Parts: sequence; structure tokens; C-alpha cells
Amino acid sequence: MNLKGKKVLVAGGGKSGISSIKLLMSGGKAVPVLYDGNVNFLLPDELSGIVDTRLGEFKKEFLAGMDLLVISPGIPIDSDIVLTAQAMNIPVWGEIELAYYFEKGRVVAITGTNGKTTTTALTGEIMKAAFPEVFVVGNIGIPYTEEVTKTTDKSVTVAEISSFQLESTHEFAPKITAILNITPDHLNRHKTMENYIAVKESITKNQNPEDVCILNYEDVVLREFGTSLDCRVMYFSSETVLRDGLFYEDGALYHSVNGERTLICKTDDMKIIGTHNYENAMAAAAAGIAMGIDIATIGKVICDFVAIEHRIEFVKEVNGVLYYNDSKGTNPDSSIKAVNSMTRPTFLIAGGSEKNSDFTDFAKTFKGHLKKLVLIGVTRFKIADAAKEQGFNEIIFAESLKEAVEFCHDNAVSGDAVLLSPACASFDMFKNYEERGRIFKEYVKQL
Ligand code: UMA
Repeated sequence: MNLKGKKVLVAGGGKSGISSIKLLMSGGKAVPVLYDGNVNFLLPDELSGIVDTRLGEFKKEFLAGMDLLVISPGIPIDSDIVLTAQAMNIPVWGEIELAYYFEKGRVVAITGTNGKTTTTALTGEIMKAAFPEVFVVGNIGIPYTEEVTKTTDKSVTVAEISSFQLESTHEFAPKITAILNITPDHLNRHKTMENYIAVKESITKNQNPEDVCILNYEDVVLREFGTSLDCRVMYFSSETVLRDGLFYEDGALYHSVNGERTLICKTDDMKIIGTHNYENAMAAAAAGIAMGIDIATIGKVICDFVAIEHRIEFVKEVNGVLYYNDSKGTNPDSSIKAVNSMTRPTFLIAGGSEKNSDFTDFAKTFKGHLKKLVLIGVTRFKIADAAKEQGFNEIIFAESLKEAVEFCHDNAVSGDAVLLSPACASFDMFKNYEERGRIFKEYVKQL
């Protein structure tokens, strides 16, 4: 589709929607109109008076005369606006699809339930060590549409792609993809695990035989999926010595070709900890190897890489108590990894908004790791029930994150740790997990 002069309804006025509008006007010479469900939505000053808006409950007439609907990741594919557009034969593109329309270089796309932000950031660093023009975009927090006009035929775009974003891609064709793991998450949106797996796997749908897909060998679904692909598959494993692929063994990461292994790095030299991070590092290393970067360079970048914000991020020591911010623990599996990484008796602050998660496996990690469980948010009673079922009764409810932090401060003793890892999204109390993490860090810094 030639976008010039086309009327485009952009749904969602968050980061993705606003940068889509700017791209449509500047790069596409199209005429965007913004739709947002929030009646009180205000356009940023620079677009005010230039872009028309349609606000509040969606009405069919909002789509009248439109040539295209571009949706933000927060808009589900089965929402009224999308179903109506489809019934009116109006094409529906996600923000990623719109950005890709303008892409000039090579794309590395990373998905998975957990670890994708760390892996994307690390892959970006590995690419930067070898290529002069690298853009790190997507779910990591920088909309792809914001950066894409800077791409060239020599640039590399490293994109973190969520399942929400994958629902509405069509031509999006990364040269390299990685699916890190798939565990239950976002089931309120995708309804079934089968749908969620299918949408994650769809990241590979436009890959050619010369392209590469990086998969976790220890994830049975992904191991099996690899056998069905036409493109080249690179597996990584934290448990199995692979004849071909990347693996962890005895404190080191290796790349093996035909059984001949090359050391990538020793895990003791890495600053990011835990088996899940060795997996993230192997996936990023695989992307580097697939792009022809030498292994010594990759190993050095991995060793220099420090934890990203909100992911088991060390905040401060107060009276011998270590405080960690894992606000990015937005689902049980992610928070299980954080709890398992704790080596001190821990006060865990958890709970947040509801997305139909099952907390049983999360609660199984409490005994042996936690001293107290401090619960906040909508899901607090559900998590408490799961904890009690697993025989863990050291539970406190707090009305706010501030109250939770103060309780931990008053009760933790030297040698303990305090971990914010909610296992839930933040939308009941905060704008997003970043705001939750930043506010937590502010409270801790004030102690
Ligand atoms: N809105 C509607 N109707 C809806 C839903 C939302 O009108 O049904 C409106 C809201 O009123 C709001 C706007 O849409 O004004 C928000 O749009 P959005 O939710 O798509 O958020 P963005 O600000 O565009 O941020 C999105 C991603 N958000 C989500 O997927 C929910 C960000 O991922 C991403 O960083 C950003 O694009 C840039 O690519 C956040 C996230 O929580 C971090 N992701 C999930 C996760 O990681 O688990 C998938």
C-alpha cells in the first residue's frame, strides 16, 4: 500500500500511537486521525490542532472513510475496533507492521515470555560492537516507529517483540528471530495457551531458508517447533551439551559446531546472574554468531553487560539489608526466577493487577527463600491463598507500595534482602511497571 494521502485511524494514544502518527505524517505523507478509548485523552502539544481525534467508546463511524487502521499493542486483535475494520475490509496493521514498512536494514527480533528485554539489550550491545548503526526498539520501551526512519541498508535493528505486537504483523520479516521460552502469561488477552504459543511462534512466519531462528532447547514446545521450520535453527541449552548450538556446562558458555566447542565466556566473569540470564546471554550470543561477529568480541560484551533497570536491579543497602527492584516481574514465571536468585532471607513484595495467572508454582518457591510475603494490589488475596496452600503463612497485607516498603524497613534485619517482584502487572496502582519500579526505588532511597 502506498501511504501517501491515505486516511489512517491510529488506535491508542500511548507511546506507539503518537510515534505512529508522526511517522505516518513525516515518512508516509498520510493523514492520520487518532482514536483513544479514554474520553479525557489529550494530544501532546506538538500534534494538537494538527491531528483530529476520536475519543471514548468506539463507534463504527470512526472508521468511515479510513484506508487503514493502525493499532497500538494494548488494543487486542478481537476488540470491536479491529473486528469492525475487518468487516469493512479496512486493513489492520500493528505498530510494528507500520514501522517495518519503512525498514531499510536487517532486523533481529526477540520474543519469549521472560528475558526478552535483557536479551534485546544485550543483543543490541553485541551488534554495536560490530556494526556502526544499531537501533534497539520495541517492547523494551522505544517504539519501533520512532527509530525506523534512521535505518539504512547497513543498519541493524534489534527489536523486542511482545505477543501483543505479534498479533497484528503481516509482512514483518526479521532475518534473525529468537523465542526464549513460553510459559503462561497474558491469558486474559490470548485466552488459551495454544493461542499464546501460536502468536509467539508467528514471529518466524516470514523467514526464508537463509534466515535464522534461535530457540531454547530445554523448552519442549520450542524444541519441537524447531523441527518444523524451513529456516536455519540455532538451539541454546542450559542443561544439555549440544553437538550443534550453544550450551552451558560447568560454569561456562560454549558454541559448538559438529561437536567442536569454542568457549564464549565463563559465567563467573558475567555481571548478570542466574541460569535464566545464561540462557539470555546464549540467545544474544547466537544472534551475534548468526550475524558473523567473532566469538571473542561477543564474550567480552557479555561479560561487561550489567543488569537492566527493573530486572533484579540492586537499589541500595540500608542497615545491612539489600533492596532489589524486580518490577519487571510481571508474571509468576518471571518472579519465580527472581525469588530463586535470592541467596538471603527475603521479604518479598508482590501482587498487582489481575490477568488470570495461576500462582501455585510461584508460591512453591516461598518456603526456604522468604521470611515474609508482603502483598499489595488486586491479586493480594489470590496470592495469599496460593501461599497458604503451600504451607507458607508469613503473610502481611499492605494498602500501598509505600506501606509495604515501610513494613520491610521496620522488620528486616541485617543480612536480609527486600525484593519487589510482583508476579503481576501494575495497572491497578501504577501507569506501568517502570513507574512502579521507579517509585519503589524512590521510597527505598528515602529510607
Ligand atoms: N487504549 C485504548 N483502548 C484499548 C487499550 C488501550 O484506547 O483497548 C489506549 C489507552 O487509553 C492509552 C493507549 O491506548 O492511551 C496505550 O497504548 P498501549 O497500551 O498500546 O501502550 P503504549 O504506550 O503504546 O506502549 C506499548 C507497549 N504497551 C503494551 O503492550 C501494553 C509497551 O510495552 C511498549 O514498551 C511500547 O508500546 C513501545 O513499543 C509495555 C508492556 O507492558 C512495557 N508490554 C507487555 C509486557 O511486556 O508484558 C506486553
